[in-house]
Amino acid sequence: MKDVNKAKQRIEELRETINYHNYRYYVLDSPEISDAEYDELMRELRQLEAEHPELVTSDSPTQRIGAPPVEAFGVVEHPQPLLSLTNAFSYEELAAWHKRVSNLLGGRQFDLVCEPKIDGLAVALTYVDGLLVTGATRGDGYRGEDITQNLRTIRSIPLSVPREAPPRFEVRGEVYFPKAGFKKLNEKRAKEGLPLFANPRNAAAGSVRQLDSSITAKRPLDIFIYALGWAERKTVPDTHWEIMQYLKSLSFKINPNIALCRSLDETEKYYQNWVESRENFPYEADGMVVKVNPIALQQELGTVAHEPRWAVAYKFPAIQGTTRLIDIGINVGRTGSLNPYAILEPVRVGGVVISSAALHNEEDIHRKDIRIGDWVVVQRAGEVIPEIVEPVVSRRTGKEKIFSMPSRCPVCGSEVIKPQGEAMHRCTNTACPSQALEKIKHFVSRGAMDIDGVGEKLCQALFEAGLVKDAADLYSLTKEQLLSLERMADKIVSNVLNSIKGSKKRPLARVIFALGILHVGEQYAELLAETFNSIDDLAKASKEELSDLPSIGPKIAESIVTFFRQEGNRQIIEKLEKDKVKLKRKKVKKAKHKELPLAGLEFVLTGKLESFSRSEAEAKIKALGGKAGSDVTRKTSYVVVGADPGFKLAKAEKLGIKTLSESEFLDFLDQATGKS
Ligand code: 9MJ
Repeated sequence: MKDVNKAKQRIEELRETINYHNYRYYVLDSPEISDAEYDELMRELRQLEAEHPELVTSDSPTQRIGAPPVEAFGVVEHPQPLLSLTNAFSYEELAAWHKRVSNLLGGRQFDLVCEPKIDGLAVALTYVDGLLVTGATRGDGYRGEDITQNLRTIRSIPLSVPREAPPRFEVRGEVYFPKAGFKKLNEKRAKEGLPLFANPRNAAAGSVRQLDSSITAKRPLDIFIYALGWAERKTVPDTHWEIMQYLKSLSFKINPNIALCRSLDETEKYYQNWVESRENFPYEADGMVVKVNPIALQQELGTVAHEPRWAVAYKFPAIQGTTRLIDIGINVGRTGSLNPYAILEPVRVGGVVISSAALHNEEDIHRKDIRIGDWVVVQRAGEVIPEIVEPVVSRRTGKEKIFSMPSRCPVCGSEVIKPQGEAMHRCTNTACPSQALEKIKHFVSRGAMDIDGVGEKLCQALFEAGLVKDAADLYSLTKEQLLSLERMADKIVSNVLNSIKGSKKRPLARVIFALGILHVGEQYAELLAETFNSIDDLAKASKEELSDLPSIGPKIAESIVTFFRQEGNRQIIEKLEKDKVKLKRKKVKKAKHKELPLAGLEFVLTGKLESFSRSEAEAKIKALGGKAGSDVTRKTSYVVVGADPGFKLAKAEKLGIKTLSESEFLDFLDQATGKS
């Protein structure tokens, strides 16, 4: 009795936890735990329910496939349910599955098909009379969301199929975000200050479930078709393998890495091959799907609890490991931020030795309750810097130490502060040597002055030799000085000097960005360059003048004013000027301005835009001769309405000002620039 009560309590706990993580994963596209941890929770729940079948309820997470559809999209009923897959986490579990299947089939022989399990979003595509008519998500397996318009933007999905296709049929596949595109998207989002996607799966789900399909169209989504759902009035091949070849002949994209295996042994070999090389593939795969090949046998085996008996997802081992957190080190960044990082006992994770990991800030360390001396779970995801998932609390000895940020800068000993509302601690000394070096590295970096041949190592050597104390000193370097450094030959030196000289003509926006003003990223630098035309004018701008600019808040305005007030920064600018670095922008001639396509129009933006940041949109409007206003007045020509618009929309409606959705605005810009 006691045991049953204990099991009941644990089952309830697990259901609540899993339901919460389901919601984070499927509805918010923002998971908090790794797939491996989620799988482990599900596995424990399944195990307990198998031991106590009387405790299984229809609302248990084991009894459904995914989350219900979001209401914003229409609902599509699936004529035949979209199934999910049962998992195998080891060869023993795979062999047990194979034995069960063989027994059910009375010992009859069968081939297996082995294919990568793509970690994306399952969809069903329906074709009628040769045309794509519906595209839907899996939803809860029975009812999904109608995302036809969005799926139509994926180029590898055929909008029509050859005549010989069945008159009505459905194919199923996995939409995914290629790894390279994912990295680029996150880099772009980071620059724009938007939240990052946790992994390619979430990026795919987030892109496909956009209410505005023009945003989906800009994402490099792709698909692999993995099954024929159903087909009317046409005989189709009788094995899974041949069906895949048949679908290929109908112009569907099939994974080239699918294999026909004659035995379980062959399957295991194919799987092992993948375990070792999966990182080289351009998409994220979290295992291999193993399927019984003959369709007649699949039908005989049928399904149990939404899962086919004839297929199994043989999962790859998680790229996670456990090691000791020896200490927490601190780097001081160019803006004086104190960046903590984990010093780890080296550990091999997925073939790579990890000895350090990112720790974002003090709050993050405390939120995860990571202590110095802890055993910790570390994780590698794609090419991202390794991170600490969680401490292994059960291995604590009591000797672990709670981390706190030092009150003095570890490099220069100056006071450390934590500005209100910011997550980072900062060194207050603008002349801190660590900041100075980081500033020089930033100045030469890509996106800033982009000085080829002057990388981080050379910056460090020049700084340590006392030849370059700030970025402007680069322009007075001599051949002799460079030759005095170790490993510098004539040829390299002349290349370096040429690169430095070549950078003198970079556009003003790059120079502003390169100065490394706190909170001024590339986009703000563009906006400032367009508004002020020269560093001199920018330096003279008051806080009020800056705050008046659309999208520049008081925090950024304050930071700009403080920057130009500091003597050290003024000297750098004087030196740059003396060395003839271009600090001005060509002025847009007034007459020409009038001829620009948006001249005389004023736009006000409200809500969040998906395809660009607010400052980008404003810069675009200005570049085309329009004005970007901050308040809706009778003079406003258009209000551009993004997601979650503010009171400005209500005001526009009240004043009868025309509104544009984001896609209408994009069309408007295209028309203005003659693109459509
Ligand atoms: C994925 N995700 O790549 C199936 N899948 O088959 C493949 N998923 C599947 N097959 C039946 N390759 C249900 C799901």
